[in-house]
Amino acid sequence: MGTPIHLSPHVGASPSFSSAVGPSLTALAVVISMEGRVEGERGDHPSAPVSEPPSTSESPRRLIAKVILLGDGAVGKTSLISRYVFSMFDPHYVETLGTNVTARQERVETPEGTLDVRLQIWDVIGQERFDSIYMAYYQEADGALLVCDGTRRETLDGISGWLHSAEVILGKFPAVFAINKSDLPPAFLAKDVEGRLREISHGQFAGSPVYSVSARTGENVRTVFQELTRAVLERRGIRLV
Ligand code: G3D
Ligand code: MG
Repeated sequence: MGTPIHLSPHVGASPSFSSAVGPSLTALAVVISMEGRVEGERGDHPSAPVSEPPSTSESPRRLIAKVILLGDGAVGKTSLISRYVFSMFDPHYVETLGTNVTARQERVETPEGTLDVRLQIWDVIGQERFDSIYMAYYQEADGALLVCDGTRRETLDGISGWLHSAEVILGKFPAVFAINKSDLPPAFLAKDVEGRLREISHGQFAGSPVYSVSARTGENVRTVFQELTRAVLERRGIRLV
């Protein structure tokens, strides 16, 4: 199990529908991405308004990280995004937004000062079966949240396939594992996932954090995205204090 990181509690998407949609989907006019490149004027989605001013020397530094959710159909990927970004349990709400990219910001403290990390969260919206979409989906991802359904053991078996296909495009990448639906009786436990991870990809993912989560209750949902943020930053050589 990983250790939760401590991030500023006041930062992130607002819990209500109206205020969450505004800031969480608002594009940054100029932001420095994880690669250090300057992003264009448009943000997470073509329809997102451009309203935030660029960083000044006084304001926190900003990074964008693209994260993807991987896992079999109906494990709860869209529900986890809905809970994390919009603080609601409703995958159909996210689907009806008509976007597969949403965003939420996490503020972290580094030895060099405060950093606002904008997590661009990519979802496949019910297209898990179509291999052709995955090339674009995986490309330039900074990290992945692997999701299985704790009530269905076959979704644990699916993990190795998801990891292998992502590895083909991304090589080594930071990953966090979420066993979703912890509000229901489990068919397997975190130690089963940890055992499986030791067998996959020469153990490359063996030390990755594994959490039981629930999109329904919200248990550990923000934690897994914060862990992913930390892992992505560490991969880029950015330490958190
Ligand atoms: P997917 O995006 O991985 O395909 P979804 O999965 O987010 O669409 O969720 C699939 C179904 O699982 C949905 O049920 C959703 O409500 C349910 N679900 C997601 N997360 C949880 C959870 O944490 N607990 C419980 N009990 N159910 C969850 P429907 O009936 O809408 O298809
Ligand atoms: Mg979905």
